[in-house]
Amino acid sequence: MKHELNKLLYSFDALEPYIDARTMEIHYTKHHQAYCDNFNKALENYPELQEKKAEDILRGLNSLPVSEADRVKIKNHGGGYVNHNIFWSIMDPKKETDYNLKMKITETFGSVEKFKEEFSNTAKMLFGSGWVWLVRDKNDKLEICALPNQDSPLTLGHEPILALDVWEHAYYLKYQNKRAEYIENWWNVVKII
Ligand code: MN3
Repeated sequence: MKHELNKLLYSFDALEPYIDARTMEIHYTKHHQAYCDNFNKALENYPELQEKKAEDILRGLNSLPVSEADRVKIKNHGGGYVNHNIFWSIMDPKKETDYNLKMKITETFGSVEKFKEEFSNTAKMLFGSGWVWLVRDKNDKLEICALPNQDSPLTLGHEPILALDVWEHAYYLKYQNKRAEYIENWWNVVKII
């Protein structure tokens, strides 16, 4: 079984003006596709892993019966493959608010606004390439965490809820060095908040 990109449920220009069509197209058809292809390649020697869901592979990353070199490839490309699937799925120009989640966010962070501020600050402070996550931890508690590269929160035992890609390829064409502006604008296209 080969992994494939999840279909985008909106057009490349649907998140304009906050995320431009050209960035979306390159991000999806080039960056995400490359992670997917390299993930499939990393699994080539492991037919038993090819039958597993990508999410489950990442959950069990540290105990996979693979060489250390392949574990790194699976972490980077499998992470990149799954992370982007989540990223596309939590954005939508048609906002569908998840009221249960909003309530839980308010309980945990004081208010939705405070949560957004903390999440945005975490994204602005993340050095280099990586992602910022809202996750549900093992104790069912909401938590914001920044992870480097394409590391998956699934490997840490977290369930991802929200994901923000802060690699330069996610925003550079439109925003250049203005990462903070990209982060603030991104909230306009997050569908569940
Ligand atoms: Mn990306």
